[in-house]
Amino acid sequence: MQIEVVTLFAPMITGALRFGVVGRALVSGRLAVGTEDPREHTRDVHRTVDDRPYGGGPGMVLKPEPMLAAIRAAAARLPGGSPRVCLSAQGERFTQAMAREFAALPGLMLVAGRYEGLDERVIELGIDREVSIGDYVLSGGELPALAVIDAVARLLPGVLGDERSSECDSFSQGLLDWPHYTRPEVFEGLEVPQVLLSGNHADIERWRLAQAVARTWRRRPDLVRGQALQPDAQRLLNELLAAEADRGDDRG
Ligand code: 4G3
Repeated sequence: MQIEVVTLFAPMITGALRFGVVGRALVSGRLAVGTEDPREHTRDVHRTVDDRPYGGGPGMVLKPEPMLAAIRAAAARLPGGSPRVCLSAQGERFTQAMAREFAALPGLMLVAGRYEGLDERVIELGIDREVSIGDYVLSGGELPALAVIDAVARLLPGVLGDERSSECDSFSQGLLDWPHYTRPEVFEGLEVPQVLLSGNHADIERWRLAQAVARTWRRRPDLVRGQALQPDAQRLLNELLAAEADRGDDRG
C-alpha cells in the first residue's frame, strides 16, 4: 500500500515511522510512505504558506495555492481514485472499521493541516473526507496522520507476521482487550489468574472473552450498545447483566 502525506513537517512523519511494526512494514516494502511539502509549492521569496483570515480574528490560515498544488503533486504519485483525507477535529471519527476500509485500498493521501487550518475552498476542491482521531485539538495534523498510518499498516497482509494476527486485536470483535499477564506468577503480591496456568485452552478462551465483555460493558457501554455482539459474547454479557441484577447493584 502507498500512503502520501501532505505536511509542512515531513521529518515528523518519516522520523516516527522508522520503529517497530510500521518500520518493518516499510523496510519489507508492504507499505510505502511519501511526503509532499506545501512550502515547495510557493513562489515568493519568503516561501509563505499562511495568511491572515478574511473576517479577522486570531491565528493564520494555510494559503490555498501551495496547499492545493501539494495535494495535486501527491495525488500524481498515487493510484487513481485514492481518497484524499484531511485530519481535522471537524472530521468524522476515525475508527477500526475505517482503518480496515483504508487498509483495503492501494493508495491513500493524508493531509495534515497547521495553524487554524485549510482554506475551505481547498477542502472543496482537493479533499474527499475530513477525519478526526478524537475530540481534542492538536497543533497539527501530523500526529493524527501517524495514528492513521499505524492503525492501517498493522492490518496489511504480512505486516504482523504469523505469530500475531490483527484478528486477535482489541476491536476486531468490537470489544476491548482482555487483561494480559507474563512471568513471574506472583508480582508484588499480585497473582496471575489461576485459569491462565491451568493449560485448559477452552477455559482460557472463555475467561478471556468474559473479561473482554465485562470490561467493555463497564468502560465503554457505547461500544456494546452500538453493535450486535457475537453469540458467545452476547451470552456472556447476558450472564454478567443477570449477575449484576441479582445483586441488585451496579458494581462490577
Ligand atoms: C485545524 C486533527 C487544525 C484544521 C488536527 C487541522 C486535532 C485533530 C488542524 C485542520 C488537529 C484531530 C490541526 N487537531 N482531533 N489540528 O484529529 O485541518
